[in-house]
Amino acid sequence: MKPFYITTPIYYASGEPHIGHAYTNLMADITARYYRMTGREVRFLTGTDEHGMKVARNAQAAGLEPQTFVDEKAARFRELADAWNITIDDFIRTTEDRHKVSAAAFWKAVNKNGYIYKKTYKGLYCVPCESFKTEKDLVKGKCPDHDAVPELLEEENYFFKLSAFEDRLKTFYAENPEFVTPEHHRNEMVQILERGLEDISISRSTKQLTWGIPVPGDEGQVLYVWFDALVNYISAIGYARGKKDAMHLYWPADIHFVGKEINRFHSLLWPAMLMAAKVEPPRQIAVHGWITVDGKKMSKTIGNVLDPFDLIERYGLEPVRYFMAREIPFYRDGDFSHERFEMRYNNDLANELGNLLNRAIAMTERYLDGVVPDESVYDVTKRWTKYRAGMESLRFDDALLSVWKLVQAMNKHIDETEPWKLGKQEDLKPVSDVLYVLLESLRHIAWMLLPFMPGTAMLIFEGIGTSFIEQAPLSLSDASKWGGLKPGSVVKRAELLFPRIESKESE
Ligand code: ME8
Repeated sequence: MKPFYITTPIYYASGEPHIGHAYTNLMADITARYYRMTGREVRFLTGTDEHGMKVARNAQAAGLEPQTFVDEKAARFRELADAWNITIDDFIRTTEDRHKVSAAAFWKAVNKNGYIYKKTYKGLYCVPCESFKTEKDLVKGKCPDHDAVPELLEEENYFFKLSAFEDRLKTFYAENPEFVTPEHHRNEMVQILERGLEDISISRSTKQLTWGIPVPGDEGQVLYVWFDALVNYISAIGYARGKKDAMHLYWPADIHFVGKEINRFHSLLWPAMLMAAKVEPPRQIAVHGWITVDGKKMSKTIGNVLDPFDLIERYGLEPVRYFMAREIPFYRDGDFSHERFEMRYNNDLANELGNLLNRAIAMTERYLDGVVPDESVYDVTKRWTKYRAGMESLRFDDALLSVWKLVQAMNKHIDETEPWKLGKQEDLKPVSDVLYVLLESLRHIAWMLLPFMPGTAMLIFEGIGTSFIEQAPLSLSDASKWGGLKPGSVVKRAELLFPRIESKESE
């Protein structure tokens, strides 16, 4: 089977990384880790979008050469991926030679096939979007996504015959009902298709903008930033670069993860561009909603912008990864608030998961000298089925719900069987039976948590008398069978996994 190829958008190297970037990285990372766990080879790409007007202007405002400016910003996006433990295989920058070569070759292919022409154009351009707008896109004369007044631009540009792909896209959508997910985001694209597509400008005159990839054969024009940026997904795997070309190994991409505001570019423009160059479209565009903070859109003026570095500094990375996946589901907008975070942390992580682990280990030490007893039986197949269905449909919230059902069932099992009473009996079989079920369930819980909280999963493995090294070589179908924890292993009391957060009020 071909490696599972996953991408995030390439982020504008125009400003600091924010929580939205971290969120998309995380969604892609959870997916990457899950597929690796199932035994698939995975290739995971992220990177930075470094050309265009927005970058050029911000560089100028910072008093830096554009290249120096983007070098600094790209380094910050790499730091973000490291800090959030995002397991990328490659980081592409559109100012790298490898990208420029592929992007120019891509232009030539589209041109050779007859889909590029020149015309004079006048339109309203939103710089933060890096996109032309029509009057009907605007609200009170402003771009609603950025609250920005678009600028009037008039120049001679190259155009891409997007309109020529209307019918082919319609057929493609009909034949690939899961191309855009979730469904409401697919429907938005179908509606746009039904209204009809217009050709789009795909270059800028160097009189207006020089910071870009030169149009092959025309010194006076550079590639429009989106026509340049989208190609990253294939330039990173060597498109049209001779011996470096690994398209046959990785393409088509399995999932492009994107935020909803750039759905159109990925779900309509990109497949049309690929069709024009005679390259197969990607398999799926997975569109997620926006994160709001305390119910409001993040904005510098409101002062509610969440810094992804500060957030994990304050709470630790793994609880933040957990919260994002549990509370900000993929298919709709989700909200972050410190209150809600602390509630989830104290309830799910400290009380439910942390306590379960502590109690299981402490009782094994007290009643069985820390030795994992002989196997007893419990059925976890339903939990795995629901978990896997959630993971494979990007419903990470549902997957985690299934994990927590198991956590809760085990806490209930303790309350009902009262092992502290059983432990005092002469016959140790009853208490052993309860403790094996608890410890082995925790092994399953740790496996399910690997894509979300890999460090926590490893600590659980060690606590219950196994280790990641011992578990990792197992295939998922073996790992998810009951009885993987070996009787005779010795449990190890762990440091308190999730000490409670005391809220400000109680301080
Ligand atoms: O659009 N909530 O880059 P960008 C959730 N360079 N996700 C958010 C978010 C929020 N509030 N804000 C941003 C670009 N994101 C182009 C992409 S791809 C060929 C070129 C995430 O820096 C989300 O993934 O503006 C969104 O699509 C992306 O950051 C936009 O990043």
